[in-house]
Amino acid sequence: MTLSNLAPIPELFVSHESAQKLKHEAANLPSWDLSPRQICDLELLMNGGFYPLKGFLTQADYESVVENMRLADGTLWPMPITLDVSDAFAETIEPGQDIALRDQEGVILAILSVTDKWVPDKKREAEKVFGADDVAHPAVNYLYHTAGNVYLGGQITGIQPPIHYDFKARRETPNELRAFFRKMGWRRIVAFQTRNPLHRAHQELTFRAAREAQANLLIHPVVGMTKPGDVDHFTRVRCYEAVLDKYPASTTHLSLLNLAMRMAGPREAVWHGIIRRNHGCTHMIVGRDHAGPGKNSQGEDFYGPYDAQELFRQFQDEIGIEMVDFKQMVYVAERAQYEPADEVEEGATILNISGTELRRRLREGLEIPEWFSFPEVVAELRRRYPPRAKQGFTVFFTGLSGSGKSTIANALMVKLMEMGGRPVTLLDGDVVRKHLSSELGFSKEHRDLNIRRIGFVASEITKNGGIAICAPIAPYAATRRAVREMIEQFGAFVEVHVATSLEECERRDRKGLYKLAREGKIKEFTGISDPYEEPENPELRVDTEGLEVDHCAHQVILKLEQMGLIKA
Ligand code: PPS
Repeated sequence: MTLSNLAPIPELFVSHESAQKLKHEAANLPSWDLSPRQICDLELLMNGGFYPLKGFLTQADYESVVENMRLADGTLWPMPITLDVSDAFAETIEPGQDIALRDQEGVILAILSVTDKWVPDKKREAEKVFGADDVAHPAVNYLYHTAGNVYLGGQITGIQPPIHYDFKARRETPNELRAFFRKMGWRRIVAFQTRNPLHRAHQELTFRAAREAQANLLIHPVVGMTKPGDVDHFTRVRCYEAVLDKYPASTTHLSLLNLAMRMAGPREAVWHGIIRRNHGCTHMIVGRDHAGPGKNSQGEDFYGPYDAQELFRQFQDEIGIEMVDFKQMVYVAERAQYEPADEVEEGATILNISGTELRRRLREGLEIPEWFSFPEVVAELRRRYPPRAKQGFTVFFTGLSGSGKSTIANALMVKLMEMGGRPVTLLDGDVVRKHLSSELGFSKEHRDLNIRRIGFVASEITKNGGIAICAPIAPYAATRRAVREMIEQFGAFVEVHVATSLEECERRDRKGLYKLAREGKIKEFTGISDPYEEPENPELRVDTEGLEVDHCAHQVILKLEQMGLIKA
């Protein structure tokens, strides 16, 4: 199955006329509303980015990919591309049926002819594909807490690509890119995969990599889904556009890839290689810790720094794309230029600003020197990340019923309003249950839904520069983490554990609920007949026993000051 890198690649779309007809017929089929990640996967399945896949993996392909990084027929394929669905939906579907796949507005994008339906062994998938059954890995966390329990597999008939309204001119399918390379007469193309803004060191290393490979350069950033907490793609693309001007004219092209990354390190690098080959590239830069997910729950790296390069090198012939070593470029102060780290003599002054340091400087409005990044890039980042004291944030109190959450939250709200500046909204447990979640009870499912609603509202407030104070029980760690992830894209999430003991809450029993719970008159009561998972690493833990409310609220204020969220 060798394809010339510039010949057209097979897509899964039917013709325009058939698509119209199919769309009408598909209206009567059972429908699955795709998740954002599934939409990314479907786009690349349909446009040939995931060639040679013809649909979502069947069970045999899935087992083989998980176990051996190969499809059942032996073709190299490292990543399970599966359609996960809910138990309820799966119950209504049998192999042999067709289903309509819709985007989040209900537009039918494709038809899946279901041939397989199975319940995957998620633990095995986590261990084999991501290297550890540890929810500190974003894809493992997704597997357990977002993905459905049942997988459906089968061939796809493509009706239309997902609709994008942003950066249309910068989005290209594999065939569009191949056609562009043909038109430009580019024969050797080095791809640079990225999910971060580019600074001078990146520009230097990509330019050198292309020159060494005697090739043109494709900057191919991921704009689908990256690691939670990354800079949003709107900001990044404006930054990439600024950097594009720094390359010699007509040597470099910028194109956006709607991929949903899994952060799977070595396997992901091989997958990225296949995807870039499909987009007509002949080379790809693989860096230190390529697609690394960060630290595991023991505080260690999930993968070794060069694991991705090693695996890629092992398979590069089969992938059909050559790896270009990532040369770490460092700024040498004496010569005021970037040089490969391994070529700099001992004793030279090397300057560097780490990602963490950059974020600190942005947060605190400090200088970011020109040797580090381009002024246009810094300006974009500053627009997106105003100093912390001007950003929105969320204070999320959690604790048992009667622990004092609402009282401290109210005091905090008043103190913040006294300071002025940003608008403050209190989302108290009882108030939310009255206005936002009145139909919900206290089962795990309902509590999670309640907390997610609070998280959603708080994330909107945070995004728009306000202060949200939440005070629900929020007994489940995984749900609190999901809320944290929702909010941290927009501003700080300050988790405050109001750690009043159960004995003390019960002794106070301000609402008389503990008594009723003990008598069995209230079921599923937190701490009595329902769990409360204590936060392991909250930003702050307050113990209300023997402390004035005022003092507790003041502790929160001090924490906010220390985090730079408010100015003294
Ligand atoms: S949760 O778990 O976060 O969704 O709970 P929350 O929305 O904060 O609601 C907690 C308030 O509801 C009252 N209440 C109960 N709490 C716990 N368990 C049961 N079964 C229950 N039934 C009613 C209680 O007054 C809680 O208020 P607070 O302010 O926490 O005391």
